[in-house]
Amino acid sequence: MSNLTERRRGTSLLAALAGILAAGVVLGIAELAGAFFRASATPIVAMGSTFIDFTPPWLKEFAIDTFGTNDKLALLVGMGITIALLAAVLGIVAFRRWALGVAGVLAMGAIILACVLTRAGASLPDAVPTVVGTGAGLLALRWLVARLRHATVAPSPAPSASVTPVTPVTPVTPDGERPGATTATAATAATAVPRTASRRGFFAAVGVTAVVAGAAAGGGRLLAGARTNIAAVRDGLRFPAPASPAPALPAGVQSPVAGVTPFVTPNGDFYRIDTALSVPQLTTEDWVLRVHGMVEEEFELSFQDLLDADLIERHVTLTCVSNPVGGYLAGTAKWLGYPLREVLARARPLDGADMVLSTSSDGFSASTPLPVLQDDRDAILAIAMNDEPLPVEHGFPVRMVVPGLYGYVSATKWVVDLEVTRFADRTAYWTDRGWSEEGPIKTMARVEVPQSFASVDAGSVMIGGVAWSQQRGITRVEVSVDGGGWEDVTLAAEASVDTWRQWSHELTLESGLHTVRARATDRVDGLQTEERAETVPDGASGWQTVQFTVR
Ligand SMILES: Nc1nc2c(c(=O)[nH]1)N[C@H]1C(S)=C(S)[C@@H](COP(=O)(O)O)O[C@H]1N2
Ligand SMILES: [Mo]
Repeated sequence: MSNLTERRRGTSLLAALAGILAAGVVLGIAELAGAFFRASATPIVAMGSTFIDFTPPWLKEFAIDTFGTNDKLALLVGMGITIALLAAVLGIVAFRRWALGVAGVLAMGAIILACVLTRAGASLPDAVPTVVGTGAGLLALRWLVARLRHATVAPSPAPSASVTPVTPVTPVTPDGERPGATTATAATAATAVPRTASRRGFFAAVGVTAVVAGAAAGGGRLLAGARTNIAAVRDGLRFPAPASPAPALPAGVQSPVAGVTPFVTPNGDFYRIDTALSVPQLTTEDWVLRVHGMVEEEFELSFQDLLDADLIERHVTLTCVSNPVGGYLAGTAKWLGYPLREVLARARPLDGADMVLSTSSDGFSASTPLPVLQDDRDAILAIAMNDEPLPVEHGFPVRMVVPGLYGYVSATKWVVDLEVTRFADRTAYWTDRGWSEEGPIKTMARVEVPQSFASVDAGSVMIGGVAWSQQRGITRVEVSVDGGGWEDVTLAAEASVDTWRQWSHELTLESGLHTVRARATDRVDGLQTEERAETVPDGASGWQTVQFTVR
């Protein structure tokens, strides 16, 4: 390889580095400016959220299967890599043809702006962080490119037109003018490229840019956190005693088998599924619920209205439609809230209405059959989870909890709008993306102990798990060992038809490989279906099999 190509390759790498740093400045400065705007006015959140909204169902399922609840981290890492690659290319382009580079940066800025301005509830001022960030990024790129040209300008004729800078090269400062200085050997001094001191100038600029970008991003985060201190609002909340407290959990709801999940899922362990890349930061003061649509009376509810109302408290098991057979996207909590039945009684739906479209402050929406919210099940606007204000990730300050329906058609977090309407007129977030309108939770038995591929001691082997059939209730769980006949297991006490029911069973097993299949029976529809179904469009079904080794 000739010296020249080697040099050009090295220079391209440095130009790529300049591009990446300039992108860092765009994002960092936008983050800083963004502290004074809503989260979705920052490029990362706006682009990530837009990407999530356009994610096809198969990719979403792949992400959840592969990364579980780390799917958002995976998205951010993927976005980071994509942005870095694009920025690297833009850096090289800008170095060779500045005008083209500028055009590229402006195009990127325009794309980000489109993302920002199409987020739910966006307004024109939300453009400020992106505009300011893009401007700063252009300045940074200009500076870095100028430093780099300075460092690589050859005294001999330019090797090719394509590397001839379009804008004039910044004049060489007297200080920088020390071709082949001290460290350069005679050979490199002869070609005079790159000149060490000028190169040092470029790297100094790189350092300064990196520090500026990092400090701006960090400062922006701190500032944004300080401006909306939801933690303080949450900590300050006190709830009235419920008019209807949760029935005490009967003794023996917990499976005696070690390793089975706790009957009540601690808030910190509760599965989290949502499209919110940045969790909405709503204070109780900001929160208003608008109730409107096909109703005789439209009205708004404040958080204080909820505190003043007769609240009920219930244990309910939530389940995600994306939960595969045997999966862990389910959890049980004690929820405190105001019955949606009461909200609708006040609104008085008009004839013909058959659905309530609930919308979150971040634009997510769910369509719930109207009768489900009016019947005697305990569908609520929840404000507390296991005796604590809702954790921010679980919908603070108010979310919906509807026993019997998968979360995507019912459990809207950060809910701010209820529109009484018709399925024929409106659609919701996931139904727009190929998921079913109807989302009743399917009956499911889950084996938790032993885990698949575990190895356990020979002799007496305790197995256990949970089963759920919200609204119908679990009456039986059976297991089949190594393809043999079905045996009944011991059911733990039932808290209510809306919670999962735990189970346990003792087997005597010899050394070797064993399989256990499990199936549940519910009080209304009978035996859980054996038919295998994928999660799309209305939830997975089939009997779970685990395979494990006995030593
Ligand atoms: N605002 C909002 N609410 C939402 C969602 C969402 O993406 N955004 N996801 C729903 C889905 S699919 C499920 S399964 C439940 C999960 O609730 P959790 O995160 O508290 O477990 O929230 C529901 N509510
Ligand atoms: Mo879900």
